[in-house]
Amino acid sequence: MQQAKSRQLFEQAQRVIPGGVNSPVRSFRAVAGTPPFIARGQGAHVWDVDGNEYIDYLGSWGPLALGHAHPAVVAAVQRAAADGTSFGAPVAQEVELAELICAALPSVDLVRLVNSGTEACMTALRLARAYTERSKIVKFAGNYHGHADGLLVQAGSGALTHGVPTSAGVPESYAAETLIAAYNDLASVESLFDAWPDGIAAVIVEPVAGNMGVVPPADGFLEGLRRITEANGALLIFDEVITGFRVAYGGAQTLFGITPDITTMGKIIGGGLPVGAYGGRREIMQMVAPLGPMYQAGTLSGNPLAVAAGVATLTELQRPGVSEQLEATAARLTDGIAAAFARAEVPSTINRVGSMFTGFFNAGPVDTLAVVEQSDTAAYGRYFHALLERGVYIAPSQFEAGFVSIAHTDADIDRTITAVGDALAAMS
Ligand code: HOZ
Repeated sequence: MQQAKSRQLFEQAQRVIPGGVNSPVRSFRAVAGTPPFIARGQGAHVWDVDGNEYIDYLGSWGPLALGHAHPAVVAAVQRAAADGTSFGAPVAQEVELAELICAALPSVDLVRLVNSGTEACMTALRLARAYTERSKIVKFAGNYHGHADGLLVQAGSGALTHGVPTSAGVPESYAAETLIAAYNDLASVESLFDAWPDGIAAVIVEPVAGNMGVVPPADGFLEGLRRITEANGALLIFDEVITGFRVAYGGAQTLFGITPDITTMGKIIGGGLPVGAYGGRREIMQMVAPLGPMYQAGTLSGNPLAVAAGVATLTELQRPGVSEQLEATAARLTDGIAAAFARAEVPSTINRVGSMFTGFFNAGPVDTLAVVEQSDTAAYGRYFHALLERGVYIAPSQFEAGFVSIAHTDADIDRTITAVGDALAAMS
């Protein structure tokens, strides 16, 4: 595999950007080696600056349910750009995106658009605190909700991968407001409510964990969170930044039939451009300025290019048969990967919900962070590189999700499964 140009760029990058990357997991530190610099993408494929082609399951970490450079998205962005890139004043398309979101998510009466999932989650906490007039938040170890101070406590994703689950620079006084429970363990949540009666504003959860690798909610877990929060006057926040419009068009809340109080979104609703959103019940969202006393603002919020990409993406995803196609493609992929691991007799667990998946080097079942952390990350690193050399790009960390798009063809899936078998054989 040619890497000369990527190596050169990575060296250059490290002189001016911390670690050479603008987001830590891209650095490949968890798997070693040089990250390919991507030159372009089309459908389910990306090409790097050295001309190597990959079948892409990184999918920009989730937004690209339609694949790269989908014609409807490209046309929408081009049209919007030709009319001006930002106004700091209302535009028609942001109303359209908000209407699509409210129509899709039964729990969302009003929605505010922001620029990233981080911003959405950070603001959702402020909103929950404003509404309940309480200060503590419960989050789950290994869940990741972006990099706001109070949420970088025992966080997943890159924080877990790089061994800084609780970041330096988060004041102890902030961290003390964040209480940590164990994912899929309702008793751990109940004991926090016992310890801080009337003190907890909200429980925030990834309804399907994606940032410690994919871990589905155990039967009754989400129902239990709904019951406990309601009984204690706390809000339930679903972080659907990854799951929204992916595990089902109506998100995990539709798939599992749970109504959260606040939902945070990002990724797919921006179609690959920077968008986040938070929304919920009218009486809660009426706390948001200018209607109410909770302040939040943004120069680029509701940006015309980003919302145009989002509207185009959601419109395509609503076409008949698209959700079924995503589900079927992802199932074909993970069934094939599971069979390849079984043939190679490598202990593994392939978790999948809808079109998000993770292959764990772990006999499993992988249903808690404690089990996730027992995975063989060194084997994952070897597997990652063996796949990359065979033209398949998965997440450069055991503790992340892979994503299937509607652009992945049966031929892509079959090539991937062959590559997985070959990679496992080469590793043994
Ligand atoms: N925090 C993202 C993964 N869960 C990574 C974002 C990126 O590097 O693009």
